[in-house]
Amino acid sequence: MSVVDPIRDESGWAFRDVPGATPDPANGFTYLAEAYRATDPHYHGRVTVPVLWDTHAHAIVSNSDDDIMRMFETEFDAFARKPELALYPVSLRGEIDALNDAIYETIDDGVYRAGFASSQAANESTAYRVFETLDALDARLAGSRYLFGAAPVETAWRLFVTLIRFDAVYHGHFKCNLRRIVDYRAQQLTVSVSATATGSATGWARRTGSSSPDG
Ligand SMILES: N[C@@H](CCC(=O)N[C@@H](CS)C(=O)NCC(=O)O)C(=O)O
Repeated sequence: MSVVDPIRDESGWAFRDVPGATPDPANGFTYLAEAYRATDPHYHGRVTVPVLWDTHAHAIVSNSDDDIMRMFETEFDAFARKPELALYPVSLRGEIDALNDAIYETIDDGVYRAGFASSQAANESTAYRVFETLDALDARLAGSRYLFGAAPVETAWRLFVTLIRFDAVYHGHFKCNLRRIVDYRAQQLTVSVSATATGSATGWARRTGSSSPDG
């Protein structure tokens, strides 16, 4: 896995040998845009992360985090050390989808809508919804180690990416500041999946200190 530098210049996401990022051992690209151009020379859309790169076809398979997450869950069992691990178990899919939608709308996307709200009232109503969902998740975790019982499912990772940055970024910069994650039981969720986190605290700290956080 390669990690782009959290700080972007005018050429966009870049692979660099700096704290919180890595070079690109697969292709030796400097900019992620090179991967998009290698896949489609006529591509003029946004150059976004994440990206799943096919080292055999030398092309991007997907740049959708939703799709990539599901591909890792369902398409790579032949290569997995623990193929029996089910992060999207068939019996829970309906419930997982419903909670994923609520978490996306009110938390993952909610913090951005609060942060970029054009009025105080819009910021507050969106931020209140962030905390309504966090309160509900906190209550849910009072009786259960994970969101769906004894083992984590993919929902934890969807939530984790926002929770781990919440106190450092969204609480202050995006004015979602009724409470901090450290005040919640849900923090146990961030701790429990943090060993597998794809980001790095070093990277977030560098990015937050240097620019307005937008991703
Ligand atoms: N299509 C992507 C969008 C992901 C996305 O917006 N990524 C942000 C960072 S979190 C990004 O790369 N932004 C760069 C840009 O828009 O120029 C997905 O939903 O997975």
